[in-house]
Amino acid sequence: MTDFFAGIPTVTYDPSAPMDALVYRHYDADEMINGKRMEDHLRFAVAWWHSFAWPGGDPFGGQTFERPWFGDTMGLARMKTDVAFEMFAILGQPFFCWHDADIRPEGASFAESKRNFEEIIDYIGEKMTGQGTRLLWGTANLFSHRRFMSGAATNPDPEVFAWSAATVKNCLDATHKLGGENYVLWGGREGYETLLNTDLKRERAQAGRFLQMVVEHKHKIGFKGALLIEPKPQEPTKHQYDYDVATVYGFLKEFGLEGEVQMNIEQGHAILAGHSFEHELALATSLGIFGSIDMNRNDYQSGWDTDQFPNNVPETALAYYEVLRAGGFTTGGTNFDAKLRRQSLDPQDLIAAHVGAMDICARSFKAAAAMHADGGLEAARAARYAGWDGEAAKTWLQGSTLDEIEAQVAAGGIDPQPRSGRQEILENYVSRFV
Ligand code: XLS
Ligand code: NI
Ligand code: NI
Repeated sequence: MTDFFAGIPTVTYDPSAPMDALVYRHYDADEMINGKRMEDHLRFAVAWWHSFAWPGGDPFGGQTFERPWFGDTMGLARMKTDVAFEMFAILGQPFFCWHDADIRPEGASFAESKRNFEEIIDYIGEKMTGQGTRLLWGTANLFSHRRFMSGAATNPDPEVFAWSAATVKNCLDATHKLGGENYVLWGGREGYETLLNTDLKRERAQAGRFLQMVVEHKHKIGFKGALLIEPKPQEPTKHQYDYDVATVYGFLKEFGLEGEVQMNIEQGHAILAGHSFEHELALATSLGIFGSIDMNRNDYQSGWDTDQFPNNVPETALAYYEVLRAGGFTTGGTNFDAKLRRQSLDPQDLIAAHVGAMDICARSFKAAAAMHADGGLEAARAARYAGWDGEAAKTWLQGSTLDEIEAQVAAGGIDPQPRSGRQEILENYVSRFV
């Protein structure tokens, strides 16, 4: 037991609490929605990196947080683990996620890092058993250390490729050992800064073989969770190979992996790619590769991945609406890939950030579920495409040739009349729920 969160009680559901009380006003884990507990719908997770490893830097200044567990020893890594599980308990968080580098100190050699990692994984395993908190996903940090500056799987140096493959093997093994429900691959520096020094074709082929090996290893060890790729268009590299859902789908098809790998879609990454979050979710669902979400928000002015906690109900509700249309989460969940602002120094800020985010998500989810149950958007959509139920229209999609269609149109009787898309009416409808 540490004293980091001393004086902060367990957060309870109490909508009538005074204004600055740290309580849930919308998130009631046990509330039933469509026959399922809210906790089981939303499947919240804390991101270890932002909450416990990030020092509070920005491009103009370094560390602002002074956490008692900062430092590179195993004792401190254990303290960090203790604090993490204390926070999960205070919040009633069902899940968490990590990168290897968030939880263990880097060793002087691969072997030492591996020993540190395995020791902490066992320590985390004991904590999980004691508390019932589960692992949503594990992942490897193949982007922070300088050895990865020119990429991991896509590095021009084959030794970095090998180091990365070995690291992913250990992280996937550890995820499996802890009963993790997914394993995530975000291509941190899998991209390039300039074509002047880059063999793009070769780098993409390296990434393809790398991913095939990860899939092979998953089956070899019997990991039943999902493998998820997290698309992102830029930052850190100028051109990332896994730009967005559509790009990653093309990549999966090229390497024969579209039935093996799904998507972890992040709000801020969707915005950076010039999409909306719900566009990325709907596209992944339509391609049969929707998996999980990283919930956060970007500052719309900065054009950068600011990883703020969500606070916009109408936007978040439209995202959860797409999750519901996908049938809800199976192995996936809502990972808060979000960090405090660097002036938010206090332990209480960490709790308040998650409480607020969980409430925003709960409120949004309830709005989305009500809208889904009401069915207004689905009815409007069905009406808009109703023409496709006609016999002639069906044959136009199945077997007709241009010649045949031309003959039918030329014969007369086909005279398309524009119809309203009714966007404002549908926006007014959504406003009733959010
Ligand atoms: C960075 C990514 C990262 C992944 C995990 O922008 O969001 O945090 O979620 O490597
Ligand atoms: Ni991100
Ligand atoms: Ni993320």
